[in-house]
Amino acid sequence: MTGRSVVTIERHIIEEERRFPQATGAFSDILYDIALAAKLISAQVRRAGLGDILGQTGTTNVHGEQVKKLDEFAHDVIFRAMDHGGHLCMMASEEEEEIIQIPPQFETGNYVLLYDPLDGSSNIDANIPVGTIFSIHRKISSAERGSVEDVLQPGFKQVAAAYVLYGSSTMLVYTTGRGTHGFTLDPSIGEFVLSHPQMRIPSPGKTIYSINEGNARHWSEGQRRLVEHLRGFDGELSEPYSARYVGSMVADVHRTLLYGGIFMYPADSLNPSGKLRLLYEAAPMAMLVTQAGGRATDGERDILDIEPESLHQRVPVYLGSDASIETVRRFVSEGARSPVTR
Ligand code: P6P
Repeated sequence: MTGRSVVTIERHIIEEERRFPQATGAFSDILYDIALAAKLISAQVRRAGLGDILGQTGTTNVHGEQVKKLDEFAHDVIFRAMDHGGHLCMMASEEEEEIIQIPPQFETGNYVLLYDPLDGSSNIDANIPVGTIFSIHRKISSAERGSVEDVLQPGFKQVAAAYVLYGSSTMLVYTTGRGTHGFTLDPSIGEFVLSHPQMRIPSPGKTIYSINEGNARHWSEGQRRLVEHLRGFDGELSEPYSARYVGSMVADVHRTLLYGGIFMYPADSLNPSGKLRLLYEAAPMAMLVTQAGGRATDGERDILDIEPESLHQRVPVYLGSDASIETVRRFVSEGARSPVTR
C-alpha cells in the first residue's frame, strides 16, 4: 500500500500533546470538542437546502445583520459542545454582544474560546462555501469564572487557532503554534483525516489578489495604487496578479494558504477600521497564516501584535505570502502615504 499513513485529528492531537510531558490533556479535550462541533455543523450545512433550516429567522444579530437559522444552529452547537467540558472559563461569539459565561452548574477551566460560528453565512443560499473560525487563549485573570481581560488578549498570545471550511469537502485546519495542519472530513467514517501536514504558503506562489473591488471608490490613494500595481498598470510586474474573491473569508484565506498571493479587506472611507473582526476572525487567521510561513498586517502593524480594546473590534486585514505583504507595505503603510522626497 503506497502513500502516507492515515492519521486522524484525534491521533494528531494526542501526538502533539505527548511532546509536552506536563500537559494535562485539557487543551487536547478542547480540540476534540471543536472537531466534534465541526462535524455536527458540517452535517447540517450539507443539508441546508433540504431542511426547513434555510432562510431567515427574521431576527438580526448584534451587528444588525439578518441571522439565518444556520448561524444560530452553529452558535448553539459550539456552545453546547464546549460549555460542560470544564476546561473553559468563558467564551465569546460573533453572535453574542457580550462575553458568554460558563453555565453555573459546570466547572470552569484555564482556557478561553472565541469563535465566529458561521462566517460568510450570507452566501449559504447560493451554496457558496462558508466557515467557522476558532481562537483559543489561556486564562490570565484571577476571576474563577473569567473576566473580560481573559478575552481581550493580543493575537500573539493565542495558544491555538482553527478554521473549518464547509466547501467541496469539509476541512479543519488548525495550529497550536507548531505549524499549520489540514484535515479533511471523510463522511463515510466521520473522521477528520490528515490531508495537508505542515501547510506552507507558497511565496510568491500563484500571484492572486483577493479583495471586494466594489469598494474601490472608497479606497485610499495608497490602496488604489496597490491594486493598480497588482493588476500590472504601472508596468512593474512581469506577471500581473489574477483576481479571485469568494466573499467568504475562510474560503478566500484557505485558497491563499494553498496557492499564495494576498487576501485584503482594507479600511476605506466608509469603514475606517475595515469590516473584519480582530478577535475571532483576523487574529486566528493571522496565527494560521504566520504558522504556515506567511504574514498578516493591518497595513501598519502585525495583526498578532494588536492589543484589543473591545470584543467586536474591527481591523483592516492584509494576509498572505511574505512577498505579497512586502508589496502591501510599499503602497499602504504610513511611510508610503507620506510625501515622497525625491
Ligand atoms: P463583503 C462575510 O460576511 C464576511 O464577514 C467575511 O467572511 C468576508 O471576507 C467578508 O465579510 C465579505 O464582505 O463586503 O466583500 O461582502
